[in-house]
Amino acid sequence: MKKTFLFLCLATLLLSACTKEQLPVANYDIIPRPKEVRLNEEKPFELGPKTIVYYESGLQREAQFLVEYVNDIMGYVLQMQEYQSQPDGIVLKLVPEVFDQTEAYEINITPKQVEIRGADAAGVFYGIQTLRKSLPVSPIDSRHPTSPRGNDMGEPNSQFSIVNCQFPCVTIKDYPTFNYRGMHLDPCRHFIPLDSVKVYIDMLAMHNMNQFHFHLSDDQGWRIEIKKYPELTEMGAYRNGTVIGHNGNLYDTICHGGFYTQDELRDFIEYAAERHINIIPEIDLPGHMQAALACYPQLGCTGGPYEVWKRWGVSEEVLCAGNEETMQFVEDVLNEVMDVFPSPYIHIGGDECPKVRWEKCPKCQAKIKELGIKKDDKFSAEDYLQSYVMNRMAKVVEARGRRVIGWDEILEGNVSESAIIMSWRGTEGGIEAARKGHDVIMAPSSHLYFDYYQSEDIASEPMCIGGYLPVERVYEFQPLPEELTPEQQKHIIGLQANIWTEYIAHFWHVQYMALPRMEALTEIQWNNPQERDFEAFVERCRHMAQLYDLYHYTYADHIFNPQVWADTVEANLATRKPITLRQQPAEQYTYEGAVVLNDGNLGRGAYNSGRWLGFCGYPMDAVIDLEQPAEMQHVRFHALTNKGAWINPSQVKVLVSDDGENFREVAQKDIPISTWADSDGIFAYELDFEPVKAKYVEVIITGYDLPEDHSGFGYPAWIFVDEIEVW
Ligand code: TNX
Repeated sequence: MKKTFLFLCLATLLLSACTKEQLPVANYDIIPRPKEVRLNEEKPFELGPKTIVYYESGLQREAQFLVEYVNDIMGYVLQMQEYQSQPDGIVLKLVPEVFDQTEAYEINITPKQVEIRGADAAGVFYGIQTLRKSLPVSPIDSRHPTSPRGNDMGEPNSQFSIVNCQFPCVTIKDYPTFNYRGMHLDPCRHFIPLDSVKVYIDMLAMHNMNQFHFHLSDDQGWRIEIKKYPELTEMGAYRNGTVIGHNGNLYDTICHGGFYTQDELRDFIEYAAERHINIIPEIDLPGHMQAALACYPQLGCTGGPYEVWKRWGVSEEVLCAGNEETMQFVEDVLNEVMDVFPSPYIHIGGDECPKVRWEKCPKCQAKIKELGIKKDDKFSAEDYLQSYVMNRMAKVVEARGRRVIGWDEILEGNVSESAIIMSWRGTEGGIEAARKGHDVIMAPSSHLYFDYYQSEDIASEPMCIGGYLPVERVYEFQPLPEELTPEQQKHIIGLQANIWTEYIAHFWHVQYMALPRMEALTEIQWNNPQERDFEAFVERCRHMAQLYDLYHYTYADHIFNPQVWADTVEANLATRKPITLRQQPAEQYTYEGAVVLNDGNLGRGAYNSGRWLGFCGYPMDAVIDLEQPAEMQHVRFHALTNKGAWINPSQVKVLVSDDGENFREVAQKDIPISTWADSDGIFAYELDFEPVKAKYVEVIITGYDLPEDHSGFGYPAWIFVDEIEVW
């Protein structure tokens, strides 16, 4: 009997030792990487179903989030209680006095306690996010076949195996580098129901972001209820069809739209505020207003009629700046928007406002006269008229104690210094603005436009607007331009990425475009831009991917399966020979310069992948020095056709020379203009000619002027070439 008892005791001990060893362990290598993580050797803290969450008053909601997250990941609901002195368990505390900045936190883990101390509730919240992201996630299919918290009927998930988890003892000290950490979303081009936008807010919270820029009005749909102007949503929220593909001339006939009532928005604002996220509403003016004009045509210069736009791009139909009724309309709208949104920032747009209507509009011209506006060598009178509109609306916003944000176009004129500039056309606008004393949010399309492709293999991607912006490029972004002095750099209050939805009709696609680029974004928002290590970052992304699986977030996984394109051409007479261009490519499409054209690499789909050179308004004119006379009879090159992106080559000529000075033409070919019925793509062009011996070859490719049925009618098309072969 005694022996059996001893044996049993031993067996239990062994068994428990075994299970202890197998307990999953928390890992603090998370995204964004905490600023300081100091592990120590003590026995780990063990989290289990009996662990209690203690919170100081004011942190109850934070405690609830922690309980919810542990339940999502571990499958058990922890009890929570108000704080007692020195309890064992998880403790949430506010200690503003020990931190010198807001949103900061510290985590101290000892064998008996996990203590999260925050400078404020937001700091505690970010500490909780860190704890949450450190938890080990089991593979989704074995433990969470339906949803994290059980099946769709709300029954608990019977396949959850209850396990404890070890937290190695540690001190974590962390705080954000930038105060403004945001993401934008456009529910105008395609309507996105608030339930989905709430999931977007959850994603932002998981990535420690604190600003959500909500783009609520545009040409293709008005999305916020305005009580004084009911037609904005009765009519302006719907369009009777949408262009198919990249602005061709085919349309579907589906009515698309939707809007948010003010009550729904108030609930949504509350939802975001609980997650320490401020919502910045944007009313985009005076351009991007065609949906409003469709409802109230008297607010435009021509009086209409207008329709809620069915195409993408920049509409010439804008608000009439010379009409007091229009100004009153905008003021009323902004006032109602401010009644609903408590945000300290109100975005008033200001981007892409063509001035063609204003130039001809008697009211706008009279206004220019009345205000004594004069054009100068920098800006037109109409540019200054836009400044007048923006400044007038800024006053309406400031009268209620808020600040305006505008897109970088508002620098064109004399915008008041109090406006915050959102730099989207590169970082130049941001640099100029910081020098002039504006606060700046960096959101350059070169690094932070998540509506662009994230892989070069675009044939395998859901169709999107174009471009090429892999996660590596986001991760590389340096938000503090070197051109600025440290004093000026202080004006860069933060950064955000934008998701425009012309080609994004479903929320899963929004998620796919956001993740994992959002992880790179949070790293550069939260952390010191000087400390970058892409490989380590990718490893940390793997753990995040498990969390995304758990929450059923759709994400792109290219970073885990890097594709190496072996797309090279066979070595030919031109390969890697000295090459010069008579005129340089456009600055943004120059990359390594002329050598891109004979380095042996093909360009794949995206025109800004670095493997294409782009020219506009003049021919691509390349001279290749074959280094010795060689016999040739064939020239081949690839060019892009992408009508939506204004890319269309027209004619090619081949010339040869013995001395590099006197050239004679040996071949010429016209390329028929691509129509909307033809497909876009990469096309190979071949020119055969009588065999000829020469030392130099010159290839000249010209472009079309865009035809009448194109939105860029009359402008020169772009030419994009990746590689020239000579045989
Ligand atoms: C430019 S970014 C726009 C948007 C488009 C976007 C597409 C900005 C201020 N204006 O209207 O949706 O490009 O990438």
